[in-house]
Amino acid sequence: MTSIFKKIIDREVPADIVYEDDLCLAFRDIQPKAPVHILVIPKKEIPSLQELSEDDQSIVGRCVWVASQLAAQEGLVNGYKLVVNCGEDGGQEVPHLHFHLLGGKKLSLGLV
Ligand code: DGP
Repeated sequence: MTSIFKKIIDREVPADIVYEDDLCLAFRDIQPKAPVHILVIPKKEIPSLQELSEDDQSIVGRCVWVASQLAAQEGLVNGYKLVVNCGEDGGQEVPHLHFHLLGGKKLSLGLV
């Protein structure tokens, strides 16, 4: 299922892109829940963790690595949260796997 994030990857929809490589794209969330709120996504259209295949492990690893590097770049020395919402019960709205990088304030157990 193609989502808005595929359109961002294809530059059909604008976004504040902060990082890109062959596997991943990262851009600022349009509805930030924290001073820093970046979405790191695989370029491959994986709808959610539920559809992850064994072959996707390196892609997910790269996304987590990129998130850690962006956290450092954004100056989140005091810590941060990396969140994946999965499916309806997980509160996922956009059906393209994404990692929320949140920081810049004290965060609780939930998304923010
Ligand atoms: P989730 O609930 O985990 O599926 O989070 C989806 C996030 O995506 C939500 O925080 C808002 C963000 N978002 C949705 N549409 C757009 C968009 O068009 N551009 C950007 N930058 N972010 C978007």
